Amino acid sequence: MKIKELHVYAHDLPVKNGPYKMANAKVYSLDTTLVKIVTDTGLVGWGETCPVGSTYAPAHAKGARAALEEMGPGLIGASPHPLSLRRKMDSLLNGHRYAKAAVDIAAHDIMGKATGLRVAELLGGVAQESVPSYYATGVGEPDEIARIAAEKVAEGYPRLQIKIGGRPVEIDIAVLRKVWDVIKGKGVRLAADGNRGLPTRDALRLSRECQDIPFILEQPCNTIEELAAIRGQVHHGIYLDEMGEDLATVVRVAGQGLVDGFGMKVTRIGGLQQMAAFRDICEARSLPHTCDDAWGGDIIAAACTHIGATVQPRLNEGVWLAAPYIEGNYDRSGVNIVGGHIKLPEGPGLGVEPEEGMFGKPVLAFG
Ligand code: 0XW
Ligand code: MG
Repeated sequence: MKIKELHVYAHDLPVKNGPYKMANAKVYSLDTTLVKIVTDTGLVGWGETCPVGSTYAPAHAKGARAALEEMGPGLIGASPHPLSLRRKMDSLLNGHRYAKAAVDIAAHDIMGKATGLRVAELLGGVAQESVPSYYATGVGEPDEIARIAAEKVAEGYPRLQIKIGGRPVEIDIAVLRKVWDVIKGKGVRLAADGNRGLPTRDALRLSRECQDIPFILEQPCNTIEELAAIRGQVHHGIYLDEMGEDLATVVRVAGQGLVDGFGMKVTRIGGLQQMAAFRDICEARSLPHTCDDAWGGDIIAAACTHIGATVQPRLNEGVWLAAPYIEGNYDRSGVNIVGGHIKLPEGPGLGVEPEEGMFGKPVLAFG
């Protein structure tokens, strides 16, 4: 089986009640990139990549499309088997894993359709049909964030992620204390996500003044060096998110015991093939992790849910989906969160059939 055609589409995902605020980014609407692969056997597979604006990560929508333009001609005639395809893409372009991820996801969709398997089965097997999610608040004021936290716990979310950073640390401390007041005793796990926005001074103070609150600190500071510097002084576990850029970094920080877990993004690491290797490294060192994406529509949601379904439940920190934060679905039934959990889509493949007409004409086409 070979790749015969590759089509690239641009599509806008409006943010509900925008902007969504993080320490280093404010997003009103997201520019997502969709990839459709057609094989010489007539199978069609879909992939997607959607950077959350242009300041959250060293990734942006036009960068994804430029990388796909660079690789496109060389992918025609290539095998859609995910490992060979990843090596092929690496032979055509260095880096740009977030763009390669869209092709990788489409290839997994194709392999599922070719074998009659769901992507989660291709990735090793389903551990949970009902995949836990978590709710991520934006950066906000204590009363408002505590109100959202109470509402999301009542909806059934097993975990909350509270965004902090980019402002005086006293407010972040007040937010975490208020949230803890409303969720204490409810069995909900808590993360405080700084999105790289805290100086080490503030991360240390926040951890010291919230010693009694059992949250993990997700990427509080900008660099791995800063995290290593505070590691022995904080009272909370540290997870790596934004700086977990590739498998080499994951092996390094896990091997050196620099982190207690990860917030991981399918597109940042290069797609599902790399994500499965990441999951296995984490399992070898008993490191909990999420399976998220920065943002995205139903295809990304399905891809994250399929890999999330394969994670050992004791290490599964949940699958974050953009679905509750964006308007509308482009898949007829959509991949949605109900009661804080996501039902693994029926396959074969990703189990998503996008309404192609919504995407307009392809912005790029090869083959
Ligand atoms: C909560 N997320 C997975 C979605 C946001 O876009 C960023 C992210 C994170 O954990 O940093
Ligand atoms: Mg994070």
